[in-house]
Amino acid sequence: MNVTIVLAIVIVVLLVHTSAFASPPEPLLPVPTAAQLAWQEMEYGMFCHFSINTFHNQEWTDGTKDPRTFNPTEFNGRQWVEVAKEVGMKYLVVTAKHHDGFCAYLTAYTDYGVKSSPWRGGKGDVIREVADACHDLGIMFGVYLSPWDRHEPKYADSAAYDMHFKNQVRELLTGYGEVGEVWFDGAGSEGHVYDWAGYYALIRQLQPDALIAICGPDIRWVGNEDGVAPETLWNVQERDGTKVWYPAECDVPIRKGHWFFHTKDEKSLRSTEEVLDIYYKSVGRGGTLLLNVSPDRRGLLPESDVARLREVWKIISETFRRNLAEGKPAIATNVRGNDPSFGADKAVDGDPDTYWVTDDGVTTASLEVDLGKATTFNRAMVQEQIALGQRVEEHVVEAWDGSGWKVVATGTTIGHKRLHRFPDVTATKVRLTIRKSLACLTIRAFGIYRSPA
Ligand code: FUL
Repeated sequence: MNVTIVLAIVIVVLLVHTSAFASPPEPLLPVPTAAQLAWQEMEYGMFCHFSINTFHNQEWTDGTKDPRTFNPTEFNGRQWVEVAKEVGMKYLVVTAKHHDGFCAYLTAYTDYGVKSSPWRGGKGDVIREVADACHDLGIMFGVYLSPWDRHEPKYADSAAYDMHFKNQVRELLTGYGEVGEVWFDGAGSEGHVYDWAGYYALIRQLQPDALIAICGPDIRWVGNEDGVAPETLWNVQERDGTKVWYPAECDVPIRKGHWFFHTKDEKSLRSTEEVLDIYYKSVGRGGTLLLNVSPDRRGLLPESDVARLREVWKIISETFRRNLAEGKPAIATNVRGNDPSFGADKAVDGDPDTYWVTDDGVTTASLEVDLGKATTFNRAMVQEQIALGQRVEEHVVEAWDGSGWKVVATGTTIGHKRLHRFPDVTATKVRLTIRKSLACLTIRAFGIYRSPA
């Protein structure tokens, strides 16, 4: 053998050794279903409460309000969906029936609803128009359905009511195209026996990809109506002795205390700062935000609320438009099998499909990004590749100020997304350290940003 061949062999052997092809990490079970994962990616949706209550300045009515009082003057369900889309929301959940039993859609199982109203001569269907607009504009469509029914006489007989309720579920899941989320409200149902298993089985049969929320197995209620997730938010929860993936939805009305529209109520509209704060405490803690905006008596979203949503989205999109760490050189204290396809740079490449991974058993590691020049920022973002399970228990973000590392943010869980807010900091390098994790790390993204506000 001549020297060239020997050298070539040595180089090949070295290459194989240093850039090994590591196997991907085992998922940490349980993991989300495809539908849950897609829903968590949405992050932000619109809730719309619109029914007979809208015409009575009441949050709850008792099922005796005259259906002829439901009469929007300029109803336009498409406007709701257009606004949702424009302001960054990816899904919309609308009330098909609230606790009072009034049906906002054309049902064959009760007269108490839009069909007995003067609106469009009893031919109008709120759900039809909203569902069609959602499908047309690419917004996931969801229905809110209250099991508690204060109008329906069958409610007094559990078995008879189960049949009635399933009939309504069937109407909604067969007549309005794809339904992404079925929102079962638990309020008012204390003591009533429902055939939950039967409801779920019917939904799975009719629309297997529909997520059943709140009183359901796919999406959990965050536990308050303030839109705030706890600092530590795990997707994995224990249900009936089994660990399940059960992501949290944070529902909150944009007008304090009011899910339905009330006249002379503009003072309860939350400020831009308040809504942004809610966003950081829901989406920014790994939850999904379902922000309620109440259509008014015209059947339109009020101008003031729309203006607020626009202001909020302008700030959010300006803030997160440019990741100042993207594409910058990154190194890590550990990379899975030294395989570049799991390298540190995968967390800052802007590609949601790639991620930085550590070796099995390595649950503490740092990722350092060289910003190349003094860079000012006041927000940080971290994401885990939750398709492989949620892992991180503690993390910290630090900035290099020229002489040492300065902590700018600390946190516990990450999950789908974690956002941190802090005063302006100027640094040439930034570092993410995971201090504690249930298994090896799978960091999908790391970003720093400068918010204008
Ligand atoms: C609660 C209901 O009682 C409110 O009216 C509203 O629908 C809210 C989203 O859920 O449980």
